[in-house]
Amino acid sequence: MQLWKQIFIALVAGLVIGVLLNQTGNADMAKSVKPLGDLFIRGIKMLIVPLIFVSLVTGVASLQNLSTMGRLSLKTVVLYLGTTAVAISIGLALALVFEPGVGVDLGSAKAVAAKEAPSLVNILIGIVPTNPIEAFATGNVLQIIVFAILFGLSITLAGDAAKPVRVFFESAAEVIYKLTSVVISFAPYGVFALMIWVAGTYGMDVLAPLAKVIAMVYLGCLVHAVVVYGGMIRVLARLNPVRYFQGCIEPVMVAFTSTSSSGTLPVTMMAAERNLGVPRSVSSFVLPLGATINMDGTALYQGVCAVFIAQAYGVDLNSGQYLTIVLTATLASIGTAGVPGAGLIMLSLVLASVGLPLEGIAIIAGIDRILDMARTALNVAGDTAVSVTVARSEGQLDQAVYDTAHVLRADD
Ligand code: DAS
Repeated sequence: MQLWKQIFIALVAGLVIGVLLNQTGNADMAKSVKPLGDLFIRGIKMLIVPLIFVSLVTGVASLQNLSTMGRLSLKTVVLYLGTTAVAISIGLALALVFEPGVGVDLGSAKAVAAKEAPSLVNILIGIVPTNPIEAFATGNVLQIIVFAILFGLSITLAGDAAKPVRVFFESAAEVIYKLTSVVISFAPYGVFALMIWVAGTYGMDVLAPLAKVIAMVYLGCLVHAVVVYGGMIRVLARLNPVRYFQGCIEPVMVAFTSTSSSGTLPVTMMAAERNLGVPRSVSSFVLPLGATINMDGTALYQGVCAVFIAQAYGVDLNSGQYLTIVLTATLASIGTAGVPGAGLIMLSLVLASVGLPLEGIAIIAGIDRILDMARTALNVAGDTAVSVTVARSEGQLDQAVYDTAHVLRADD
């Protein structure tokens, strides 16, 4: 049975059993299974540092010969990071306006939000590590991200001398992705235990608002796709956005059902070239890089979930922490692997960056597949929009193909 079905069944079973235990006054029995869930959360936390580092180093190092790729990569990276920052802001705004976590009292864990957050200058200075090993040891995610980006760029600048290092990190990334999928394969057990604990401890009044979280993520993804990508195609590429949406429907649907940007990449590249007229010289660079470092849907989801968890635990975040969430989620989305459930792992680092309790992940984990479908679809839509815009700006877009919005057929 597919993993997402196992997780969904674990969610429902854990929910029912937990509610029954809660209703029959056996909340203590529900709490007794929490260690199994904690084990799953520790497995997620174990991956944060190595997953960020190797996926970022390989993603950035894939920028070949910077002198010839300079203009292309600058446009691509600016568009990727810019749309991701907008996505996280949309996620935060929706959660602040519709308050999905208000009234959901998980009050047991109080985060350290009360203390004064560092100033913007200190945040920016502080993300440059004085000792990368210390950053790894202490799990300082922003410092790890900065070091990984600089390290990856230096691999490219070092050229052939760094070939062994490049090969090492490419295979290390495969190993970590495999380990990630191994950890995620235990999700059904972890979610089952955590949902029994959550539902048994808190009862139905905690879980009803989950529908609100799902609605927030889906609404955010739709708004971002129509406004940001539609606007990018219309204003920056000066093209008909309807053709863009028609041309990327296949990769979006494959991403929605597979929840894997990397797994969808062949379809994304084929659609970009045959439906939208993006030449291979652009698609072969922009799309693989996008599948590695561009995750607008993931960043938006992290904005919604971070505020949901803060509200559910009664934590008042201050402006410095919102900025930290934007910075962390934007940079962490670069480090999110294009595999199912990777965003959930990165959510723990966003929560950790502002001192929010990781236990909140237990609630999100149970519905994560539903959220992953929407965010992965948006991730892929974003990659495609940027490839069209960059190709157009380089004067390399095949307008005739774009205008026909040739939609892939089975015989393509
Ligand atoms: N499923 C990931 C992807 O493939 C996104 C995520 O988990 O956030 O893009």
